[in-house]
Amino acid sequence: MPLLPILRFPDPRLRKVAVPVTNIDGSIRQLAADMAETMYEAPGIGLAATQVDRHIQLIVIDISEERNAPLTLINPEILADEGLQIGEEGCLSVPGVYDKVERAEKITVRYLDLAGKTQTLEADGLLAVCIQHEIDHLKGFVFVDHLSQLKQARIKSKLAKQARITA
Ligand code: K1U
Ligand code: ZN
Repeated sequence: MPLLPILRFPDPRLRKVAVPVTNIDGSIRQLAADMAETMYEAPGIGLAATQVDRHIQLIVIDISEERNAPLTLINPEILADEGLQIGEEGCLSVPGVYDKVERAEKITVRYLDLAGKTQTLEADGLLAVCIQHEIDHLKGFVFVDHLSQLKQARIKSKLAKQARITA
């Protein structure tokens, strides 16, 4: 299975809004499998289709220690949220940058699984953070959008420098 290239901030394609998946067929299952492999290899705990330049509502997540419990969420929708938590986030599209972001502590999310079945999941802690981070990607947001303008400018300059070094 091929590893997929991950778009890097501030690539404008990270700003595209993903459309709902209308038919869960073999190509969607293959994309989910390729995204999971890409996430594990990166390594990361989540990946949104937006980050691999596919603008459909599909995310994969695995927060397990053993890295053997992948979760695929298609057309995810947050139905309810409760409380607040502030935690350190990173992003595979913003390598080497970590900062604190405020998120809901608990969420209820409805989504389709790979069999096309509607599922409802109550999540808290890191899983809730990760789902909110990935749904942000599907809407064209990146976690740095939650940071100050000054921090965003510093991050852009750091990534531009990194890109010049690796070019
Ligand atoms: O969406 C992404 O870019 C993936 C991102 C998800 C995420 C991390 C932290 C908080 C919220 C969302 C990552 O996986 S960054 C890498 C990372 O956090 C990690 C990597 C290996 C092991 C454990 C964590
Ligand atoms: Zn991210």
